[in-house]
Amino acid sequence: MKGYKNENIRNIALLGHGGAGKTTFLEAALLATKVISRLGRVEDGNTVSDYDKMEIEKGYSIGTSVVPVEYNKVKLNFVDTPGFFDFVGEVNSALRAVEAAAILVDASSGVQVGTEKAWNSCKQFSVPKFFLINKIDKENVDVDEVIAELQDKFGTSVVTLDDRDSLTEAIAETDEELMDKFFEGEEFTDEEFNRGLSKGIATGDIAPILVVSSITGEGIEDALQKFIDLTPKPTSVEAYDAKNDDDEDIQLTVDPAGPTAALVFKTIADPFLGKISLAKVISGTIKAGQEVYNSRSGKSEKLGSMFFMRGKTQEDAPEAVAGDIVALGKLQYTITGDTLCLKDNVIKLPGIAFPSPSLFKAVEPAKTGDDEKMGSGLKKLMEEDPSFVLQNNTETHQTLLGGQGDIQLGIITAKLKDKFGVDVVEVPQKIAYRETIKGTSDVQGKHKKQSGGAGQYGDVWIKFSPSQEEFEFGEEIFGGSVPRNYWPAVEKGLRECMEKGPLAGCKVVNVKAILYDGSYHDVDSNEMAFKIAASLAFKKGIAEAKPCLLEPVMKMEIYVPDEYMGDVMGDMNKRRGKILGMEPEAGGGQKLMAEAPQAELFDYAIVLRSMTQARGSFEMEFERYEEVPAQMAQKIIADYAASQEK
Ligand SMILES: Nc1nc2c(ncn2[C@@H]2O[C@H](COP(=O)(O)OP(=O)(O)OP(=O)(O)O)[C@@H](O)[C@H]2O)c(=O)[nH]1
Ligand SMILES: [Mg+2]
Repeated sequence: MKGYKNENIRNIALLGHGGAGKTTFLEAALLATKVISRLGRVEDGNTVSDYDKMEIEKGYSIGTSVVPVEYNKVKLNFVDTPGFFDFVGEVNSALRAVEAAAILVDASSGVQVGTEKAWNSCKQFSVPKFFLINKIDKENVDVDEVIAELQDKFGTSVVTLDDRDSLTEAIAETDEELMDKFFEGEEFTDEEFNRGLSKGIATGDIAPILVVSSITGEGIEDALQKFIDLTPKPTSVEAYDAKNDDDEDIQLTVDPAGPTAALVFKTIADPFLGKISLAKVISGTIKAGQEVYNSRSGKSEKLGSMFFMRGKTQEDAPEAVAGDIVALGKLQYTITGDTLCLKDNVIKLPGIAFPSPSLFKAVEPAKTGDDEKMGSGLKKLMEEDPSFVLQNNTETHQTLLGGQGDIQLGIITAKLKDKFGVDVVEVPQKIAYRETIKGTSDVQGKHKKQSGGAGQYGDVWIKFSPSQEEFEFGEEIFGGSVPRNYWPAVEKGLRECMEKGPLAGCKVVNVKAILYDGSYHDVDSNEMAFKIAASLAFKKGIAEAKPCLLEPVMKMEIYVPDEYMGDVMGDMNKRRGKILGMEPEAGGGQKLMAEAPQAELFDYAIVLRSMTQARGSFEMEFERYEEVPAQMAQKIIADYAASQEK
């Protein structure tokens, strides 16, 4: 795996629907190149790529792994990604390390949702693409039908390499001169044909189809050769955008002699080796033992252990040139998305875009006292999978796991148990309700304790009314009824009460309080007495000013293919949601703008996925607070009262 010049390196991500055969294709390629002597099977847990304990247990890929295949003096760094949609973060990071992607299609199923998502990801990140129709050994497979389906779905740019006419037409569209020649009915020379084909692939205008069986090995060697011939070389990328230390835009070319810049695109928490960072060398050459600089953390790192990985096997790497993918062991200050460069020539490549979480679960440690272990374990797992987020909600005091779906969060909690020995239980998510008032009140709060010893005396009259501000405090004291030096204590007393409202113990907002009268005692009055008097006035005042509960309302943008629009809108109405509008999306389908209470959305990611066969997606953010419907409010208040009695 070492010693390859970058013109003899190809970096290809394997994408596609779960179960299409990405991992098994690599088995077939390794068998064809005699790296292994027997084809491993995911069911038997003995494949090269799915070596992680959890992957073996589950029988599918969970994390990205690099599997170099050496064929005809070229090293093809295949980056195997998981097909399950929850692991889309892995796809995003893999696509930053490659010059092309091969989208695997199960010939017995044809185009699946995962095929469409893989195509869209390639478009999103402008990565050239191939289709690899796999499983042609299966019964009742009609390859031509699958090809037609692909062309129907993704357009005429999808062509088989033996279809000279369609290829010629597609090539003509890549270049004006060739277009003219085409319309004049002239044949392309082989040189023009190959140049046009490579150009069309590199620009994403042409997506060749290759056909294989990973079980019988049919077409595997031919596919490897085609990948060698047609995948853009690392040097084919004209330039990479980056920034220097002064945040000025710079461009990097894929030159082993250029300035050092490597992008860490994946972090693995290996049970034996510890932390492994997979890096794509974008510019320059990195050497084992060298000191590099992390331009995000501002820390230096020693490349103490550097190796090429093939699944779990490693081969020492004395150096890695621009265009190659290498593994770095035990980096201390580096996470996925970081750039490694030299201290005297700081470079920052753009980070990796991970989708924001759409599903949250609240968890607690099954064993009391495991909180810290849980927190540190989850933090480590976040490093390995940045599309998973850990949130500690300071208001509801809940630990929230955020991710793309059920499967991902299930894997996270399973790994937490397996790797860090912490068991967690899922608990119902709490809503951070608010309390406010719709009316006004005018009340007295009097605190008087004068039965021997140091007395306490504080007496205030306060008017409460709604406010646009979170909290407004004012005074209209006249005649010194409450001395000025006690006003801050009154305000402080009120502010403390605002943290925990009388209805359901939630934060109180949008209240104006005017201290306008009261009385004091020369000896027994003090700040504490007035603070208590204020809190007494608060409890009475809020209760008499038509208090109500507010709930968070989320603004949503839901991306839905047309055929599911009816269901999605119907479902939104059932969630006390409001449809605000819709507009067509460039890539087809519609963007639906809606609002709905957070309380109705905890399972939205899961329901939307099943309503739209995982073709729908959404983004949401907090919009504002709105009054909770009376009946629901009563229940929340009753539950709170009951919990206080316990
Ligand atoms: N008949 C047949 N079965 C295949 C072929 N390739 C893969 N399979 C089977 O398809 C199933 C899924 O294969 P994987 O290689 O795990 O698929 P994958 O695309 O890596 O799946 P994910 O990791 O979940 O994304 C396994 O049972 C394989 O044995 C093939 O060419 N022919
Ligand atoms: Mg797999």
